[in-house]
Amino acid sequence: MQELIPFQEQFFEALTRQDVQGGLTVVQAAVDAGFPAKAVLLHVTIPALDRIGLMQANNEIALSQVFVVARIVDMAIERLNRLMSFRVITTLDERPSLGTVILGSAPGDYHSLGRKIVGTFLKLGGFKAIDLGINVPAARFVDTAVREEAKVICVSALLLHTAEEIKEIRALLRERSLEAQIKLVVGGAVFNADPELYRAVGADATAVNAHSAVTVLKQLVGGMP
Ligand code: B12
Repeated sequence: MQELIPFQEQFFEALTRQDVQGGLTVVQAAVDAGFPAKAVLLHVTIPALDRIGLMQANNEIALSQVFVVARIVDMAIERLNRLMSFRVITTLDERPSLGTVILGSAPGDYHSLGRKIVGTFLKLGGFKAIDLGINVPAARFVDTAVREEAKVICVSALLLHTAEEIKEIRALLRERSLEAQIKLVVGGAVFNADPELYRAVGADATAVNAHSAVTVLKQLVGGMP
């Protein structure tokens, strides 16, 4: 969306200045200008954060600064999620629930922004999404899925060693004979970098972003009882 590029630029500049208020003001200005919260999320906040990610990879920004950047982006996402969730609440009666999904970051993984976005998109897509947060032990994923009668466990991982931990969730599903009822879907930067990694960790599917996560889950649960 070309019209949002100036906002993306200003948001990126606020991130590099570590300017919390400035960042939130830019996001609010884009919403006030009439752009939908979803468009602001996809075309302002995420691309600006991706640029910070590139700077991190090139050692152009310190980890302590990335922490502050993530805090600003988190606050912006919370604000945009609230605006989008309002739509979920107002349209809920018209849309039957497609089932429950348990969502969380892999054991040892403290990255949370992408997971939160996936959760919001799943709710908008008609799923009941229960978000367990960061650093979720394998057994907690499975126990919660059983208790909530969830059809899918969604795990977010941005690091290779935390992605490896997902194998434990697959092992528990197998051990408890739950593989037919509960599907395992994974995502995050590390899976986008290696499209075959999801199979290696024992997942049923992956998706490159929050939008395609909804499509993948709908396909996956479509044939399930
Ligand atoms: C912000 C950030 C942090 C913040 C996180 C704060 C927070 N609240 O989340 C902090 C500062 C804490 C951090 C810490 C670390 N980080 Co960091 N971080 C990032 C950064 C810059 C952005 C991540 C992000 O939020 N992206 C934006 C979101 C929207 O994208 P996303 O998570 O990929 O999610 C999208 C898709 O992947 C998908 N998706 C995500 N989850 C799921 C789940 C499912 C089921 C599905 C279907 C889809 C899906 O949909 C999302 C929305 O479209 C990335 C760089 C990057 N470009 O990824 C590095 C990055 C991920 N971090 C990295 C590293 C190395 C670390 C540290 C190890 C640093 C260190 N030296 O200590 C620690 C590890 C901490 C831990 N144990 O988790 C590396 C990982 C390299 C690798 N693959 O091994 C990266 C890639 C930076 C780099 N280039 O070096 N980090």
